[in-house]
Amino acid sequence: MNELFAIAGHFIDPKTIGNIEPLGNGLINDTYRIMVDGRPKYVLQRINNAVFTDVDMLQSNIEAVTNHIKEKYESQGINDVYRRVLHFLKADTGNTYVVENEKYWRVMDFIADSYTYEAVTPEYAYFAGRSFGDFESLLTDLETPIGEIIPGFHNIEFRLKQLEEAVAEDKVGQMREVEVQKFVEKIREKADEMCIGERLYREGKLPKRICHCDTKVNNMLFDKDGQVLCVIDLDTVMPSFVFSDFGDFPRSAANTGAEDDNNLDNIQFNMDIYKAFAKGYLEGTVSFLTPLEKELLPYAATLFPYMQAVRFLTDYINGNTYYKINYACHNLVRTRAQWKLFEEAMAHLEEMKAIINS
Ligand code: GN1
Ligand code: MG
Repeated sequence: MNELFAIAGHFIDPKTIGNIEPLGNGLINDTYRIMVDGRPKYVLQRINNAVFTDVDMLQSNIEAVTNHIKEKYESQGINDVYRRVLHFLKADTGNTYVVENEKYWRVMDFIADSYTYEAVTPEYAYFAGRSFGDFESLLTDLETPIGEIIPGFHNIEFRLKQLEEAVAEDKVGQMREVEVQKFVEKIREKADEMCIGERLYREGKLPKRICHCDTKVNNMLFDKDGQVLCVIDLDTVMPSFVFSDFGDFPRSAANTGAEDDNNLDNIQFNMDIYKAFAKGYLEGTVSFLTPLEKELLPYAATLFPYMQAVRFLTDYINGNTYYKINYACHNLVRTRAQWKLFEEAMAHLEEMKAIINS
């Protein structure tokens, strides 16, 4: 606790801090809210620098993106700009982060009267689609180069290679488990089909754009009426296929179960959520989306549960070094749940195509 107060003191007057409390349930960073006069006023975050190894690039990316959006909103005369885009505080060092004992920290404003959800209605999914589409649209003319903060982040060929390396090394002996072997087999069977995006990219047919790359439903702030205030968790903003943003949202929002649901019967793919999200997303991206990108959106909705299963399984085989876990087989349970969701999404592929075409 004292450590947290000391860190926060680099960004704000420590005398004003009432309390510092845990916030959210991200799998990568540690997040806290800083209470002032009994209300949350700031967000303090420890950046996981095992995942984000170049914190300087990370913060430059985020500053470039948030400043660009801020300027656009201001020129459009939007008056609650500070509720519609994240704002990071400068520390006494002049940077938007501090390093202490090899730990990296940053502070941003807490957006008052905002809500996050783990599940949404079709109406909210429509607003979310529109917001992620708008987010990409706002960044199409960003001139500052944005670095690829995690190389190969949403490159499925790279993720499959990491899985194969993990299988070959079998560091902690998980490959003894028949269930793990079976998942590896099932993943291999679908690999060719799932790598189509990377092949089209090499053929020069698919562009990369600045995308959010973590469009989980809990990475948006809504106001009390269900309108989206802003998109949060900007760490993974980087050049990627639009599939990243289109595919990851239904992975969480259209899943009728939890990402780590133990009961696979809970997991279905909710087409009403998909349909509403797709409508909003297509509206937000109408100015730039190419016919090929549009045609492949349903594929993206199947790619993301598949890729997440690959990533969870890889981490399980590697001995759980990447994702935070709450129990020993958590990453295996997550793999089962993502695989079930992948199968459910595949079963709706034709229906998803029909929706995009209509
Ligand atoms: C991580 O930090 P969080 O929970 O928003 C991960 C995403 C995964 C997600 C799975 C940098 O996001 O890519 O899809 O967990 N972020 C990173 O829940 O790996
Ligand atoms: Mg998050």
